[in-house]
Amino acid sequence: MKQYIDFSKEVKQAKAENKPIVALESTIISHGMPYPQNVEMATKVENIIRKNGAIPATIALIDGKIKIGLEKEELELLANSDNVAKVSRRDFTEVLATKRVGATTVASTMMCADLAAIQFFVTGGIGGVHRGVESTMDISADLEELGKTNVTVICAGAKSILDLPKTMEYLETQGVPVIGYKTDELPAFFTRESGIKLNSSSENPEDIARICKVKNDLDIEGGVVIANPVPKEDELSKSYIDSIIEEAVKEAEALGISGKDSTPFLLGKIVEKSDGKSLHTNIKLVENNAILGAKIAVAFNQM
Ligand code: PSU
Ligand code: MN
Repeated sequence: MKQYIDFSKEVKQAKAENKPIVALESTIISHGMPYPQNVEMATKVENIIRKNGAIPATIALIDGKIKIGLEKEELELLANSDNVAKVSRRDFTEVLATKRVGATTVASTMMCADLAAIQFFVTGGIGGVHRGVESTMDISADLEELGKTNVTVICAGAKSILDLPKTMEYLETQGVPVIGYKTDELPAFFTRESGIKLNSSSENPEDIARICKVKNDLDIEGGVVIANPVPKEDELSKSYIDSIIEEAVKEAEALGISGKDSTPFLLGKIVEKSDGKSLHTNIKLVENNAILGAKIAVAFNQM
């Protein structure tokens, strides 16, 4: 297995010194945000993690290797090439075998983090059950991965491009704890609230680390979702963003966009229609998640 995994110098050293490490995905860079804001976001988020006492490991597939930690040029490659594959679990082996450049989603980043024995992973939002699932059967592989892979994902909930109540039902069926950070409600990415009550919430990173430790000690399979609301000052108004999302979903339907193109299409449309306001909020919430993710990883490392 080792022949496929390539640690960056920084991550290798962190492993040797038993430092806390936080994984980061690359689909958010290649398919979730426009250039150059994507690479600026990725660089800043890595620095935030360092500043908060952990080591960042951005993950991607390059030249037949699972890269755990990217060099500057590799980040740039992911941010600014047209032919980067969006890699979920399904695409993983093919993209490695053909040595293409692949950006990892929540699902495949979890797989890689698990292979590299990294337990905490920071991102923006997870995939979920899409609206109209009754006819499309479009359910993100992220949810199945959360059901079986032992990685804790720190995110701002999920976007309301998805069917959030069904997403929560699916996570419950998969046995995935969804823990609100200082909230008892599922955050809806651009907004702090969704109207959906959570069963668990935590007030500090130490309590979250303790939950992860119990799960590890008992060898209980599957992931954990930490749902961290966007900071108040960066939140968008619900009616504003909902109407934009509504339009974007309708356009996707009219154009017959489906499958793995669905999420990137909707994300792009939302940025376009909001004149970049959604992008600003998106960047801020990832930064906010990076602070929390690093603190949880540090707390866990001390146990
Ligand atoms: N949601 C976002 N930004 C993103 C994604 C989701 O707000 O960039 C990306 C993540 O990589 C996630 C993936 O894992 O989209 C889900 O895609 P799909 O719905 O095709 O499984
Ligand atoms: Mn899908």
